[in-house]
Amino acid sequence: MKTYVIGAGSDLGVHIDGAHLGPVQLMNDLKGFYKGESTSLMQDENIIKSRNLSDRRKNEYEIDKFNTKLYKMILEKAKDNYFPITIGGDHSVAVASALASAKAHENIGIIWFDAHTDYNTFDTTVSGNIHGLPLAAITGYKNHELRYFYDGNTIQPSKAVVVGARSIDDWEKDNVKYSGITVFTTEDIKQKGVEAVVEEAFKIAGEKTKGIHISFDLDLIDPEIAPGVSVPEFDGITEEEAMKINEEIMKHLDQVVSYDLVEFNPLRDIGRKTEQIAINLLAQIIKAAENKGKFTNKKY
Ligand SMILES: [Mn+2]
Repeated sequence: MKTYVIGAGSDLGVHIDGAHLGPVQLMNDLKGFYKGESTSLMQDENIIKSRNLSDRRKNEYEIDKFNTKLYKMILEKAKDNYFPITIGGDHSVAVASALASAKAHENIGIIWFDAHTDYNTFDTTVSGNIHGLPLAAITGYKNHELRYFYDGNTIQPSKAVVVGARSIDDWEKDNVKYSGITVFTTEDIKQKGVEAVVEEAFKIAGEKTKGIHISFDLDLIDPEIAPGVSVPEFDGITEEEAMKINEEIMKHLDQVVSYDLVEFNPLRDIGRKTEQIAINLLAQIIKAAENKGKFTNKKY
């Protein structure tokens, strides 16, 4: 099917600079082999960002402005039967990409590969970093301030699964519990194996839905292997496990309707290690998405 790669250059959701340069770098790398359609949206360079860690509504308006534009761009293509691939940027951009897909396909599930659950609210966040709030916004758990642009159904928490979490704030844990989303931790991956966990995630997100949005945060991977992220967490998964996740995603691509790869921060990368992994993941997904529908009659 037709693919549409969107570089979403925003680091408004985090107090560390650099994630806005991730898509610039990765889209440049893709040029060599990607012949499909693509576009870029960069944050306004003139804005003065707040990095104040006690500011709980940090850059809220700027993010709303950015995501409103991003949402419209992705929605238009999703409605036109493209497979959107969003390259972040910090994870706040996923509010736009996931909800554009939810609007276009009506009833979808979501799998959130991440070291964090990203389930804070403006009341519970300690850092004020909005990249820690998107999954709550997407699944309709408070945070309506992050989806003023949206008039569709949010994704049901019962169809939302986090894979690879290992750092959840205390108050955030309560949000997760009340919401009813499913969380598989890094420990679950160690015990059951990555394939079994991802298979279960697809079962939950795919149960009576018309598609699944995938959001992959590179901080899922261990920072020894992929240091180029803004908020690294120790004890992450291996590169081999990350590639296995990609294989599982490709195996289930008949269900997958859209994909994000976020949080690559070139200013934090060492020896282009993270960049290389990100490109490998993206190249596989793009190729699989281009072939999607060629061999089956499934509509999604
Ligand atoms: Mn994240």
